[in-house]
Amino acid sequence: MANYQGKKVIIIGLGVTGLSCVDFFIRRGVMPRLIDTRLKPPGLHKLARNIQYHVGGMNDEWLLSSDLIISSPGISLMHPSLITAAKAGIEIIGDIELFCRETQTPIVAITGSNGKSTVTSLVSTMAQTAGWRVGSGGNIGLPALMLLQNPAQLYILELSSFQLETTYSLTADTAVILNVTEDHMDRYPQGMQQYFCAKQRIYNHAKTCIFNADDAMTIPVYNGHACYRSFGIKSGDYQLKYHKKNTWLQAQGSMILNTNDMQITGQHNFTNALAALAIADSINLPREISKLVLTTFRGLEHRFQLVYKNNGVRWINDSKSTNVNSAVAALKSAKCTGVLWLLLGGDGKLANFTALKIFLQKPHIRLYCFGRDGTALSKLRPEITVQTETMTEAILQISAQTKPGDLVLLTPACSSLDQFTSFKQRGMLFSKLAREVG
Ligand code: UMA
Ligand code: ADP
Repeated sequence: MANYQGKKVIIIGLGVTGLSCVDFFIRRGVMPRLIDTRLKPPGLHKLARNIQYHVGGMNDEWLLSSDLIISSPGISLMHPSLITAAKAGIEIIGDIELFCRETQTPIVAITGSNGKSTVTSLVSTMAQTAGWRVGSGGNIGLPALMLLQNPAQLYILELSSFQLETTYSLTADTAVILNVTEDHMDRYPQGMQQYFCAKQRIYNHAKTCIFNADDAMTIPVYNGHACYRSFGIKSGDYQLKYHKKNTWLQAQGSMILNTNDMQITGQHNFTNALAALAIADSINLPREISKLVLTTFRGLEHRFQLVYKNNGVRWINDSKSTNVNSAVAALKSAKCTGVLWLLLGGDGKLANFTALKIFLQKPHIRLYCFGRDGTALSKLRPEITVQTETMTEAILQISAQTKPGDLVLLTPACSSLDQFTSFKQRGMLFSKLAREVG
């Protein structure tokens, strides 16, 4: 446990992370000061009255007179004020670093460009079903520091590259990188190498490292960990086995589970299941319980979720698909006998959308593009594309044309933050409109 008594602490960011950090310091008798560059940050009304705050920009005077800066994941370490503070020798860390300094409880740490929340939920459900007291949080939504309030035998943390950048003391019992594909290029001016380096930090000090045998960027760069395990489609300790027209999950040579017995579908979810199984084995969860959870887990909201079906038309909400590779996964899984009405749009975070092109060539696809990167997305196949300002306009146009056998799929390949407060708000609006006009 670290001692912060007498330290001048500045917290940057008044979202859920910032608020959890305020609570953390107040419980330890330290009064932090808050900065948020937004004029009306969402957490402002929840801040205790006696806490000093500065909004609408940085406050270099406060930063340079502090001893410790806690930076929220939404703020880039490349912000000029943080560069100046770092040069002045002021310590800059994030909420996950605060968390790691407080606990001796074993931690499973999960990162990757896609599949983090699915795998985090699978492993958490497995451990809970086995009767363990589990604290599960991080990028999945519940800030990690809030987990400290309840005793646990195991913490399962979903970690983003942003959170890993400001973390130094993580010593995971089991650390996993599920995959590394292009995302967040607006935050990584040096490109994929910079993003990859942030992801690799999860393996620092880890006992067991689990990586994706099909994805070289997930392989631990530094040797010397106690144990390595891998998963993959056709290679790895945990892999898929094609047997008599069925796909099985195979662990260390043994066929474990027919994927037909699982509720979640698609090859990406089968590899997620392999990763979850590898983690469960690594922390010694009973295999029968892991298998049971793999057969009953129905997937999470906003992840390729069938939200409405009427007159033979299906509406699938995949609002959490915020990058190109998650949209590719959805397009590989999207099967229909009629027209596929595809909704793409939002903030692409400087992504290169070209990889989507090949999946848009089939004759039954109609494309509707909206939001900040609607124009760039429309260029993927202009002859089948309608561009609208908003998702709502697109849905209203689509609903007037659908026929039995059609599929309406929201898999935006972009973040929602140009027009929504979160992927959840975007997904909820899609589902509501589906029920109203579908
Ligand atoms: N922001 C400012 N100025 C500030 C502080 C924040 O403009 O001074 C902006 C950020 O650019 C961002 C937004 O405010 O657009 C929210 O940032 P934040 O750091 O306050 O975020 P929190 O509300 O604390 O939520 C964060 C994670 N958000 C981000 O990393 C952007 C949440 O992941 C996470 O669930 C939560 O902490 C708890 O750990 C969300 C996310 O989108 C779901 N994550 C990205 C992803 O999954 O792709 C990484
Ligand atoms: P994350 O927490 O990393 O964003 P989620 O499990 O919430 O991951 O899924 C986000 C999106 O990525 C959804 O559209 C989902 O269908 C898709 N997805 C999930 N797992 C994978 C994977 N292994 N590869 C590619 N896409 C995936």
